[in-house]
Amino acid sequence: MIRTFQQHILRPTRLLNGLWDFITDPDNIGIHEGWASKFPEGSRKHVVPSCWNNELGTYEYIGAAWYRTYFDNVQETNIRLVFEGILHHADVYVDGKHIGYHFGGFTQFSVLLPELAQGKHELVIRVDNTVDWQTLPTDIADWHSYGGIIRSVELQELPDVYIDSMKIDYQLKDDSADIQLHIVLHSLSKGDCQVEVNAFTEGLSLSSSHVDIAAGQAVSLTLRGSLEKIRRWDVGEPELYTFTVQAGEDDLIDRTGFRTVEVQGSDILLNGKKLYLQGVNRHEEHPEWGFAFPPKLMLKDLDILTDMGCNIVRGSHYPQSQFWIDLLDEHGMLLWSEIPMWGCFMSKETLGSPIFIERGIKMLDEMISRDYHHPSIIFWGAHNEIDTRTEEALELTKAFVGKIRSMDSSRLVTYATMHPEQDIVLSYFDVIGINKYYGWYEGSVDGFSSMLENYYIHAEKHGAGGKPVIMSEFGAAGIFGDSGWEPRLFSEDYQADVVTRALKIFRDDPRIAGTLIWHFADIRVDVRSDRPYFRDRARSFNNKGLLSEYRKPKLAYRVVKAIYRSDLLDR
Ligand code: ADA
Repeated sequence: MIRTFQQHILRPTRLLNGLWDFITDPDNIGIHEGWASKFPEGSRKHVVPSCWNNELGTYEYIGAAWYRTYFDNVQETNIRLVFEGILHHADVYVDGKHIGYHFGGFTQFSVLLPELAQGKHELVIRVDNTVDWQTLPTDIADWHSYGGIIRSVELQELPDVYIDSMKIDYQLKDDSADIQLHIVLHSLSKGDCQVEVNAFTEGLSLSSSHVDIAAGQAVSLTLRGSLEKIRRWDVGEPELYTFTVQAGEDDLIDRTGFRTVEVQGSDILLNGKKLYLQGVNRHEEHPEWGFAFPPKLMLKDLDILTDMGCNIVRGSHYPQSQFWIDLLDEHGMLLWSEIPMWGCFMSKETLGSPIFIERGIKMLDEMISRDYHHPSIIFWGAHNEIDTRTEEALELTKAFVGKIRSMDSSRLVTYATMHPEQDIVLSYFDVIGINKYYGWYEGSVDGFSSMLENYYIHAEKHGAGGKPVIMSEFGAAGIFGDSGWEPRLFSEDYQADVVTRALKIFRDDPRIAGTLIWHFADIRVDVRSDRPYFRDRARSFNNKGLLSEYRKPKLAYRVVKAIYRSDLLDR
């Protein structure tokens, strides 16, 4: 996988990224005609990872497409193929045989090929980016409906007993940490065996043990230890600890940082200290790369966030790539992470659909399992702008929040509501995010003040009085380069004016714990002539970025920077 550090020293891994064969299947005949074993003539080359919607001829393509590559096995070995992100449905075939299916474009999955024969193997993937009313996202979302193998593909060679997962838990007391490493080992061996398991981090070797593992079985074990004089991870103080587990011939390396996140009244505390959040929403998107966002540009985006004076970024609206989250860990920048549950126009039928709920819960599971160790993540976001006035949303919220809390009690659970004055799910969350667009979709910027007063009264009645509030989205469109003598709709001046006046209202309100402006940079969206949605998206872009899609600063960027940075000096 593309990370900022190596996850294996002993386990051989290699990326299968590069030039693959690619062909679209607009009539959906590939399965019937057996393309998995007879890849059709007339394919072209595509780079993996990438989105096909950035290539000539497939710019608007939605549907099925087939990819093919080959890999060599020097000797018979157990192989695991790890797919970091495929939008959205993926069927994996090796040597013509169906090996696995996964839905969900932003979380990783893997397939196992025990005792794969020596020689050359054909890997074919059928990818389908069709979305509907029961997928996450659904077919109505305010970003371009990209498709493709958008993140890396990795091949791993596994020994007969391999480390399936490691989960690092800790409890902090002053400057010491009690640590538990929960490890799951799997055996692919035909006989019973024993392996030695060791784990270590800086200056600490966690108790080692010999583990018996029966043929073909899995074993869970917990190693414990304590660290003294730990350095805490904090905003701008990115102290990280690397943990290595070795089991027989296999290893797994991961990193975490020690810190606490909690709520006290209407404050959010990081390491016991009150935190005021200053940030933006950011899509991991670029007009040339779509969602296959290159590492080099991630570093630049991070530099821009730092320059602006942000201490948090919301990963709107889906799990971001691991490389990005690694960078945030390494720079002491906080992250709100969420699943692609974009609900502004979502029907009650969708909210109540068992398949939809099941998919959401699986995505939460995959996101939290993958990203559990990142100290930068302080919030798990359950959903965005669903109709939280309805019973369907209430039931879905119970299921989603229950799932999150069952997997992680070390972070806060949040969401973004667009109905703050009527919302019936407030009490389930630690922190309330409010999305409102006064000055753009409704009324003038002053509308924020009365909306907030109504919200506070409503929250009191719904078991959320005094809970921390974040303004999780607000903003206005400003077309890059369009400026004039007065703030006119769609001009840079208008956007800067809305954002400045809104920030003033929020920063004068002591009950608000932070602001996340919509949004970092302009993104490509879906504007279709046959649909009523997103008709104000000039150029087919959501133009509310503080930067253009090519990361050029608009006037709003400069005013936000002045406000956010003055805050760094004052507080
Ligand atoms: C919503 C939504 C964003 C974006 C924004 C807008 O708040 O959550 O994804 O669509 O509106 O620009 O209208």
